[in-house]
Amino acid sequence: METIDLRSDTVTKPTPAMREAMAGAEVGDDVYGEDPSVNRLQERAAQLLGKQAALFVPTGTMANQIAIRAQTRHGDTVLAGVGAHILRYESGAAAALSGVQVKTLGQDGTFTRAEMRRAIPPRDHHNAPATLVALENTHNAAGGSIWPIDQFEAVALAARERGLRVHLDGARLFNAVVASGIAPQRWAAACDTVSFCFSKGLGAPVGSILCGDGDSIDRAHRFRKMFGGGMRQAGVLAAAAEYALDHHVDRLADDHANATRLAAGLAAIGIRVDPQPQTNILLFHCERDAELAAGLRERGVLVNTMGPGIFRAVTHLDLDTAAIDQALERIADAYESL
Ligand code: TLP
Repeated sequence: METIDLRSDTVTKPTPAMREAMAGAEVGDDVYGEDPSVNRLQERAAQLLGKQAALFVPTGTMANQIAIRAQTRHGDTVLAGVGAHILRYESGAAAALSGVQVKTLGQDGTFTRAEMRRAIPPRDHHNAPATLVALENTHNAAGGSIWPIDQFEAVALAARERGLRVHLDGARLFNAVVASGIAPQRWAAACDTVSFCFSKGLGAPVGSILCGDGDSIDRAHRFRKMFGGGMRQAGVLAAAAEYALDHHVDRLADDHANATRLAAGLAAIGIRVDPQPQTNILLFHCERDAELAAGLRERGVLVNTMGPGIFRAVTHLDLDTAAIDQALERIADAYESL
């Protein structure tokens, strides 16, 4: 029985064609800025997002954390939506590495301009000044949801009017782009820095990128070194990332269709799906979570849990429609045996 891995889109393996592109990559020492493949990727990503500069980094976590470090000072407040990856899943890095406190707002990963304005403390030396707003799009913990663009722009504009910087954790920005039809430049224009990952739905084995203005990226470059993320012949990884940009963006629509198919199938079995998936992440609910998790494992279906009674399934490049239908059969069997 073949395992069906719905834990994350990070589990994808590089395709034979991607491996070929990696094997043929021209490389140099990127710490000296001499890797032609990395340099080409950075220029392309900056252009794609309409920013001055970009920096290739090993992980989405590093992209976010150097963005925070480069745009805040110790003792500052960072504002973010509830469930933000930068707070919930990055091992306490914002506190440990940048000395900032993260204050969360809203309910579903998004928040309004009014909620943000209320969360900005008055300028008074009792308070930790809010200097950065971190947005997440798509929002992982909120089930791969997409910010409404008007609200996204209004929040970012209001933050900048108050003198705050705006960072976008766009680990899955291209899922938002493909599902909404809104260009990457438009999402990025509202923000000072934007990170996105090649190692999730885009199917590369390693790699993320941070884009922004020249000064911020220059500062981020220093913190990448400080945090241990200076890579040498990283062109083999940049080649995978470039291959992903060439071949794996439009196909994200297939993952979204598979998530919708999975959601419909789960509902038909009687399992509550909430919210309805907008992209490739799907949250479903079952109170008997430990028993269902065990039943799924026995039947070779891997999913993640996001809290008591909440499961996460993520569709991706390595799962076609037949695999989704097979997963549904096994989930139905496990659910009916509870
Ligand atoms: N998310 C992972 C886990 O850490 C939860 C996943 O399987 O979804 N921002 C967002 C919105 C993310 O979802 C992730 C990864 C990251 C940043 C961090 O990326 P990496 O894993 O490359 O450090």
